[in-house]
Amino acid sequence: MEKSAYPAFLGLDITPASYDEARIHIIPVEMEKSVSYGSGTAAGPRAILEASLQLEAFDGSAVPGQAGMHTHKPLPCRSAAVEHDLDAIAAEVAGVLNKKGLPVILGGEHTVTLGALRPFAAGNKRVGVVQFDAHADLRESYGGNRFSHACVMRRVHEMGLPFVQIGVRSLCQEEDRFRRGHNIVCLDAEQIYRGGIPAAPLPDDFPEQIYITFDVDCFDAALMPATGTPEPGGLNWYQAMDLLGAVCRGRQLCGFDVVELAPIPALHGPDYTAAKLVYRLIGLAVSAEKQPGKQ
Ligand SMILES: [Mn+2]
Repeated sequence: MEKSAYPAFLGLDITPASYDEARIHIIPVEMEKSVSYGSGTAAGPRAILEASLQLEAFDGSAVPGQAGMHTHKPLPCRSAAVEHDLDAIAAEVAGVLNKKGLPVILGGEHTVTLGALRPFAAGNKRVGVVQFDAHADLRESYGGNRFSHACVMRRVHEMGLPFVQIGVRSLCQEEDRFRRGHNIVCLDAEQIYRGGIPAAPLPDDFPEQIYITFDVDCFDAALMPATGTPEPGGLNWYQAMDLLGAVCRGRQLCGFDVVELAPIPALHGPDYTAAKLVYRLIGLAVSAEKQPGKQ
């Protein structure tokens, strides 16, 4: 049975823009190759888009969607070789960057980030990656697979992109050693819980251009049960919003992904939470060329 077409992000609340006119490019990526515990990330993009129909176009201060939004056809990512799928994601993102658009990647498993980051790594601007995640994702390999979602940030490290980790609360000893050995900057969930949100979570010399990869398991499992490897002790909604605002202050958000949503049938809350997160990130990217500087 053929599935119905994906709705456009926000539906008809905002007249969809053509590919050429749009500033915001929503790219659904149905990748689900590595599953450690619960499954279902291939259904994530559709759930986010369907939930987005319930969002208000007005986000409380502006209507970010008016910058022009175009929802791409989904990338199915069903090839036998993950490399092939990562190339397809990279090509889609590169096309958007050539048009000076904002790529918004809806996962899918966390591995999609590796395809999305390739054009940024190949570009001539210095880009830093900000990872929101319950897990460090720094394993050399997992289950014999170097492209497992548990290894994403190790691969990002190999790409030579600077990155910081926010919200982590689960990692193995190998990852802990790697973090220490490579001076990885991290703001773990417990630090946030006990110490609050720092005004400037990123190092001063972190690039001005940032890419955010947001694994929804960064949220507390109570708010976000619909993910393969939920963890207690995660961020609540306002902690995440405050951190996103602080991370983007004085910097330009030039692309992002929201990954690892594994929808639970008839439980709409997590899908809507992910959609609202996507729209908040769009707002941060387009509300100003650059977010107002550090106070
Ligand atoms: Mn992850």
